[in-house]
Amino acid sequence: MERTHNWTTEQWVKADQAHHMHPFTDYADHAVNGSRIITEADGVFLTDSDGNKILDGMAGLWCTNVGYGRKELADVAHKQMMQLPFYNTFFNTSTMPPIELAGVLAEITPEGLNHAFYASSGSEANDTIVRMVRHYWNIKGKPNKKTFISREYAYHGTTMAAASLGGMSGMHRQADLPLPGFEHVMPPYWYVFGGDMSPEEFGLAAAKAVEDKIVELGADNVAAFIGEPIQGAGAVIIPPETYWPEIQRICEKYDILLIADEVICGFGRTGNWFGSDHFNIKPDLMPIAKGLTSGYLPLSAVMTTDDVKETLGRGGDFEHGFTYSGHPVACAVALANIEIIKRENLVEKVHSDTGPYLGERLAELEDHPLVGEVRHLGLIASIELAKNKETRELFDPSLSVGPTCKNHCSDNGLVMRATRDVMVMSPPLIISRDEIDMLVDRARKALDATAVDFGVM
Ligand code: PXG
Repeated sequence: MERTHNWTTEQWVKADQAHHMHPFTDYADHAVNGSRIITEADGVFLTDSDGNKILDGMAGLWCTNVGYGRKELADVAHKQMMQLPFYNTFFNTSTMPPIELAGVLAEITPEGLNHAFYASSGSEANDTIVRMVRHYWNIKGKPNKKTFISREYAYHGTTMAAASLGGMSGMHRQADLPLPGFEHVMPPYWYVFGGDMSPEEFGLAAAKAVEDKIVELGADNVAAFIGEPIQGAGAVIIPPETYWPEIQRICEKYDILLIADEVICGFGRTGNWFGSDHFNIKPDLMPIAKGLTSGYLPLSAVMTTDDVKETLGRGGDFEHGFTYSGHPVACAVALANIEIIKRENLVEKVHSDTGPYLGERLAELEDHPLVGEVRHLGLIASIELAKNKETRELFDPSLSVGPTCKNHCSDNGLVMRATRDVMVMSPPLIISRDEIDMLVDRARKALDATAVDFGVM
């Protein structure tokens, strides 16, 4: 591709350091160590500016579900840009792609979710939900129902309301969050919080933490509970099977809206269209993003029930929206992306072929001296590194065992994230069995090198 600059890697890195502020980056470190520059990608492989080929075990940032290099998506974007690159959806105007897409989303999302409100990111979708839910309870004549209950280690985005919904203490500290009206309870994270309980017992205990919080606050003050079906950025926390049915029961008992954040779990990641399908969750509101366009363009949506839509309809203008709500090019790409997922049976493939195969291959790592637990569903997985496999004691975070392993992954041509000392992965849904072998073999090499570094091998 033609570029203005024909620079060396060193020159790109310098220019990046000079003017580009990155998200979630330590600027002092970046000024010294710079960034790896990714130049192109195809299938499940990235290429960097030095020509290294890297297996992308993270699907970009949990999003390139149909993989890289899909000409079909570029062609659709080109065609839509030539026909109508932009028009807004405010004030009773519309364009065709968001209309078509809303119909498709109503079909593929869980039963009862029939309406789509568009935004461009998961954070915006969650901010939209906060606005919708507060307005909803005002219209219902219950203006005290305002507080959101979420979980520690939850990730719902980085805008002020989305970060308040999130349960990341580091993010809260930097911006004096959470805002008033956001409460957090224990996540269904058996490995760390389960103690002597079986996972099933602990699932019920973690759900009871939600009920206890509702009782403490008073159900008349609680608006909604939000949870990712599987907590992604929190390090792929897969709840015990007892958890979600109990959460569903509690939300119904106390008349609390249930929000399933499907930004990561949606569009086939778990081997079902949505994580809610796997856990049989019946949400009132559902943010989606990432896999909606496989990351080819920014797009998100909030899916809602008839009840939410009809209630908002009694409140006059819903005074909320973004210039790019229902962007025609992004919506056209989303339609083509969903078409690819259907045509190539990617959800079914993850469910009964590549998902179980990844699980089998990862299970082989469980006897590794560094590995405490492997968590896995479909093509989302994590490897919890532990100091003591028997007692589930974790490493001292200051040792940076996870980040060390992540660097060894990079050296071995694999992108795998480290969250605390948990290695997380979510490869593109098109990954083949051979590529899964390559992923797991490279992960094992990185684990071995890390074990040597820390003297446990
Ligand atoms: N909800 C969930 C469940 C997410 O995972 C968002 C909302 C926010 O989406 P936007 O599009 O505003 O980023 C996310 C985003 C990580 C990582 O380090 C995870 C996300 C984003 C960036 C990094 O795991 N998830």
